[in-house]
Amino acid sequence: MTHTPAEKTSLTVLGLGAMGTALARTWLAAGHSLTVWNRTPSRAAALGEEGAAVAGSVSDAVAANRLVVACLLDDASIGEALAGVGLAGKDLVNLTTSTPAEARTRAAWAHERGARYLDGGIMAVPPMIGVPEAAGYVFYSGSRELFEQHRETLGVPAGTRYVGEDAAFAALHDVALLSAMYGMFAGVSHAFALIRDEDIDPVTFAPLLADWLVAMAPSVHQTAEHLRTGDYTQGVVSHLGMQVAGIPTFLSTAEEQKVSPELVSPFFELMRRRLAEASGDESLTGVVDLLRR
Ligand code: FVH
Repeated sequence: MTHTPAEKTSLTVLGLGAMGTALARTWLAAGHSLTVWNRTPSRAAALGEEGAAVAGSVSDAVAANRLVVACLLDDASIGEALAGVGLAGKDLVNLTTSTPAEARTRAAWAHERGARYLDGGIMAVPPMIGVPEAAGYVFYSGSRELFEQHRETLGVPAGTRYVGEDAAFAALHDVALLSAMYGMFAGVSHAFALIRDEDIDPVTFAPLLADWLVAMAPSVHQTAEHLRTGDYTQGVVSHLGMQVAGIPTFLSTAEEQKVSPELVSPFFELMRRRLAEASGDESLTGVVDLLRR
C-alpha cells in the first residue's frame, strides 16, 4: 500500500458524479493523496485544481493506487468502465448502488481478476459527505480483512458499518432501509392528502406528523424481537384484532376526504389476511411472513 509522508493511504476514486465528487473532496481535504478519473474528463477539472491527480484513462487511475474506490451510476457502468482493466493486487471498494445479486456477482468478478473486494451502500446524500454531524454512513460487506485494513480511510467521508463477509449484505441493508423510508413516504403522502382540502395548515400539521412517526419508530425493536423468538404476542399493546377492526374507519375517512386509499389499502389487506389465519392477539409482525414468497 502507498502512504504519503503523513501516513495517509493514497487512493483512487473512479466516478465524479455528485457523490463521487463529494467523496473525493473529503479525502483530498483530509490530506490523502488522490487520483481521480471520470468518463467525462471535464468533471475532473475542479478536483485537479484542488490537488488531485487526474488520470487520463481508467487503467492509469487504477494503476496509480492499490485502494480503488468506484462510485458510478449502476453496476452495468462498473462492468463497462473496468472491462479489460488489470485489477490484480487491487483493493476494489465499490460504492455504486447495486442489487444484492449484482454485488455478489461483482465480488466474484473482482476475485477472478485477483482483487480483494468490498461492496458499499451509501446511507447519505452528497451534502452529508464529510459532515460528521449529518450522521451519514456507508454499509460495507465483503472482505473483513480489507475493511479492517482501510477502516480509517473509508471513515473519512462518512461513518462505516461493516455488515458481513457476504458481499451482498451492504446492498441488502441499503435497499431494506430505503424501502422502509419509501413506506414512510407513502404514509406521509396519504396523511397530507387527508388534510389537503381542509382549513389545516400543512406547516402546522407537519411537526405533529413528524413527532408521531418518531414516537412510533421504536416499534421496529418489538418486531425484531418477535421475529427472533417466533412469539408474535409477547408484550403486544395494540393487537392485530383491534387494528383490523379499525380499518373501516381509515377507509371511510379516506372516502369522506375524497382521497384514494391506494397507498394504504395493500397493507390493510395483508393485516386482514394475517388475522384470518392467525391469532388476533398478535402484533403486525405476521405480515412479514405473508410477504415472503
Ligand atoms: N446522489 C445521491 O443522492 C445518492 C445517495 C446514495 C448513493 N447514491 C449512489 O451513488 C452512485 C453515484 O451517484 P451520483 O449521485 O454520483 O450519480 P451521478 O451524479 O449521476 O454520476 C454518475 C457517475 O457515473 C458515471 N458513469 C455512468 N455511466 C458510466 C459508464 N458506463 N462508464 C463510466 N462511468 C459512468 C458518470 O460519468 P459521466 O456521465 O460524468 O461521464 C458519473 O461519474 C449511484 O450508484 C447512486 O445510486 C447516490
